[in-house]
Amino acid sequence: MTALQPSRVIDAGSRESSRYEPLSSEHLPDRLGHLVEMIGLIGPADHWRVREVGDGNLNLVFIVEGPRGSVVVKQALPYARVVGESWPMSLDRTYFEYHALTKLGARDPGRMPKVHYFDRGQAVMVMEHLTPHVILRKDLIAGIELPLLGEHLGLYLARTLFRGSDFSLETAERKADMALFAGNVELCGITEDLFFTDPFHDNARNRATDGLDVAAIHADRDLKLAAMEMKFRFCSSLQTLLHGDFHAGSVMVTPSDTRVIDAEFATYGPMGFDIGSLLANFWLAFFAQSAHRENPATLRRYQRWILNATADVWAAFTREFARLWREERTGILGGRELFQSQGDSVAPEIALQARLAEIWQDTLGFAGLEMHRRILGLAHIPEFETIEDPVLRAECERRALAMGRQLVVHRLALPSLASANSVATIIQDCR
Ligand code: SR1
Ligand code: MG
Repeated sequence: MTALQPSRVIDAGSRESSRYEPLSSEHLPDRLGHLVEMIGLIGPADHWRVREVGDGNLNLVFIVEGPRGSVVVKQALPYARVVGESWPMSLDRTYFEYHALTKLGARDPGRMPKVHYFDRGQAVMVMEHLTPHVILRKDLIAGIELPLLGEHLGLYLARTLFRGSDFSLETAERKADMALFAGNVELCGITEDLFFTDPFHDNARNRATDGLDVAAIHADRDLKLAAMEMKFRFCSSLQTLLHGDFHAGSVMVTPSDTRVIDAEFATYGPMGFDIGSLLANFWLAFFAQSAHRENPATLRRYQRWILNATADVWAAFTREFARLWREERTGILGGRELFQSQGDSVAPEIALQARLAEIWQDTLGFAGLEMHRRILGLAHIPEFETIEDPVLRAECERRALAMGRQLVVHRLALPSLASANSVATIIQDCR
């Protein structure tokens, strides 16, 4: 694995660190104009142009352009931006994001933005400006086909999930990794609540489009049992280092490149969590399409492209995971002394199929829950939020919820990606 260029790290409490203060576009050149990393990359501060572009739920994000180039400056706020100061939040999420970007970036080189500088006390990272990339959600709303997207994301998932697991890592590194990210309690706690619990009961953070039968969902015992089963798997199956928030807002794209951003929710958990979160966002976009495209042929074509992209993700994931299993299974769970060393090359293949089957079941369960929480919980998605007509929005969301329920409750009855995609097309055509 290629080593990344090391970034300069300023630890909280060190002599170089000063008292935390949020940045503003106006004052950013005064505050960061002394950084050799920024001057070297983009030129002197008196020529910087600064725009705040953060549209996520948590942080400030600035694009800083200078005479020689541009960088992104990301800073955590001491509260959740989406809610405001009434939801205080630790600044240390930047510390976990910095380490996640570094580790995940080394496991699939070239897929994460480079981090040039990190100041823990200020919760600031200076990062590569990905340009002309756009957030994947924007292209999914605009109906843009991205031919390499599924392959890139499938490879990323296989490499990061496999290489962060006991199949790849030795005991000392694995335990140190898990101990580091076990500290990310605040963001992990948000996921535990927002993903698995909030959408399935009355909670002040929730909101939903009028016309959706939320009470029926809150009364759905089978769905709630399945949600708790998946929560159990999320909390107790500490298989690998996850991105932890791997949706279409955490992916930036051009027609030829795919990059992964925003890893502050990183935690150890089950492999299917990242895969399911991602596939769910394709399926959510699939059900939003009928509000974004009027021409029936264009609509059908783009929906087909979305389903093909999910198939590309899963095919690339399984192919690459199998390659890594055969070539890089040298960690705690290598098991070579029990099989290959005794001339048994069949047993590891049986074990591989068992692992992939388990990952698939988890993927479906987590995907179905992501589809619920993006419609019923706090954090909604632009694919639906940009549908102005609430009746049309509710119709699209109702279909997505119907698919989500099938995936969570009936995950054991859906053996393949093709069968999951059939659920999407049947629901789209029937209602
Ligand atoms: C308070 S954070 C809400 C959501 O935004 C992030 O992007 C995560 O998805 C989180 O669940
Ligand atoms: Mg994010």
